[in-house]
Amino acid sequence: MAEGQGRLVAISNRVGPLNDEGKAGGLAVGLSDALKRRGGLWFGWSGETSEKGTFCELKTEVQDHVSMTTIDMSAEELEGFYFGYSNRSLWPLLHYRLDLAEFDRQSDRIYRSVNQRFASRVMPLLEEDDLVWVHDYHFFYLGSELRQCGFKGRIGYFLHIPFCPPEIFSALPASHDIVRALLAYDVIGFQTDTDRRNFVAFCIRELGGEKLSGQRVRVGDRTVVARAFPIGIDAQGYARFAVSPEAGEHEEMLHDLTRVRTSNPDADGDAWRKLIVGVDRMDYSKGLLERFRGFERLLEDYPENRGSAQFLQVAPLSRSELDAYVELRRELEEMAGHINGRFATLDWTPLQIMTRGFTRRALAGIYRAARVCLVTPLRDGMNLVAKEFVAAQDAEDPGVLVLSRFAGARAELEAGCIIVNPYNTDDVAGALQRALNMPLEERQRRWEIMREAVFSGTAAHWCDSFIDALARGADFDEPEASE
Ligand code: GDG
Repeated sequence: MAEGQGRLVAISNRVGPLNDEGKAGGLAVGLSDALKRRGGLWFGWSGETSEKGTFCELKTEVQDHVSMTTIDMSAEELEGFYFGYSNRSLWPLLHYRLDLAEFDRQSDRIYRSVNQRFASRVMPLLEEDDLVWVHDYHFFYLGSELRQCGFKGRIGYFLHIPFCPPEIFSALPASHDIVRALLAYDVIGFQTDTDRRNFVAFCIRELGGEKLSGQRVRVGDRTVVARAFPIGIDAQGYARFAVSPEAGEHEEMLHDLTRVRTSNPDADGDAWRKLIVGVDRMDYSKGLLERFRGFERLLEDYPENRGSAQFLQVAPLSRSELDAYVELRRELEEMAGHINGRFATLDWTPLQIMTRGFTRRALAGIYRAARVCLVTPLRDGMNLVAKEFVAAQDAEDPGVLVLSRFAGARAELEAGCIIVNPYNTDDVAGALQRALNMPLEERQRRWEIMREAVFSGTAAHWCDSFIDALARGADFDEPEASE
């Protein structure tokens, strides 16, 4: 722990895992690296439902200097808080998908009560000089509830997903309540400056607030710091994963899979197909359908890739309890079938989609085997896959990153990757064609630029800069990023 700073208490919906083989989910990846280094308390949902729900006994497990304390939810709380308000209302809305957002007052009520319960259950565990750091869209009200419980220390908040423009956010019936509740935090962190500006614009236009110097905003008698803190990965750790035996096995397997055997004795020997990979939770924000269309257009417009390019999409299932996700899976499988049916030959299947998850080491091997990584979200807070792909490459023969202009990671990686508009099928196909044919020297030059960004903006850096800002609170004064 840094000198003079209190204990770190992180609060998020899911707690852990702290180990390397964690399940998919960007928040766990970023936060566990940070907590392991500092030690502290991590409080959240156990992942289990029980009759008593948030009134259950606390469960505590200590691992790697981190005490992980969890509570259950009742089935009703889980439905209203997690599936209902968090993922049927807030997730689509904040990802600019007003068309998919559903609002109902029952889930709004349960969401608020779960926030209140989490605050009252964590309150007895807090010490006066703790730095409390609340995470993500599940807990907009938690800070203000902690204040109601009497907590006087510093509380920070970080939103891992985008903050949409006020024209969209104001459609949420509770939009004013939520932003007013956010003002109870001392520091509010966003992934990008675009998100921060959207939040500040809401404060000004809807709540009559004003922008102050030093990235602060004032609404009534509350002044908070609102700033971008782009999340990163443990780049060195990830680069080590990529050379682990498990990664090596996966890289080798893919190498074999992409080998084109020649039976002609006069030919120069075997050749290899170029591998394109995508790795995403199966979520409509990730632009998977648009990506598949882009790949299909590549095969249509640049037929030389038929038989010589191969696309592997890893898409572990996520939130399968929600209709929008079930529908997405159906559409994706249908489209994959359509593309394969249209272009496959006896010895080549153009597109493979896998809904099983891999270990992080195995994933690193998959990234390393890829010539191109296709990351095309329609909207994404940051996107850690883009950064992991960069960290996993080797300098001798690095792959190319094709990245959506709507991913938060664009701000740091755009000088080295190829930026695309995921809604523009021709643009995606053209970028793929360019990436697949990029000369080694250009690949190396671009990768160096991205490598520098990924190795300097790490998870540790993200955590330290947030905590530093939180420790300084309203004294925090920093010049505005250029607009
Ligand atoms: C949210 C925001 C923001 C994927 N498949 C497997 C697997 N993954 C891992 C990836 C990566 C993580 O999941 C996904 O992180 P992302 O950042 O790409 O996306 P979200 O899950 O939507 O995360 C996002 C993030 O929070 C952090 O703030 O960047 O914008 O939406 O680490 O590698 N991991 C394993 N097996 C898989 O099959 N082990």
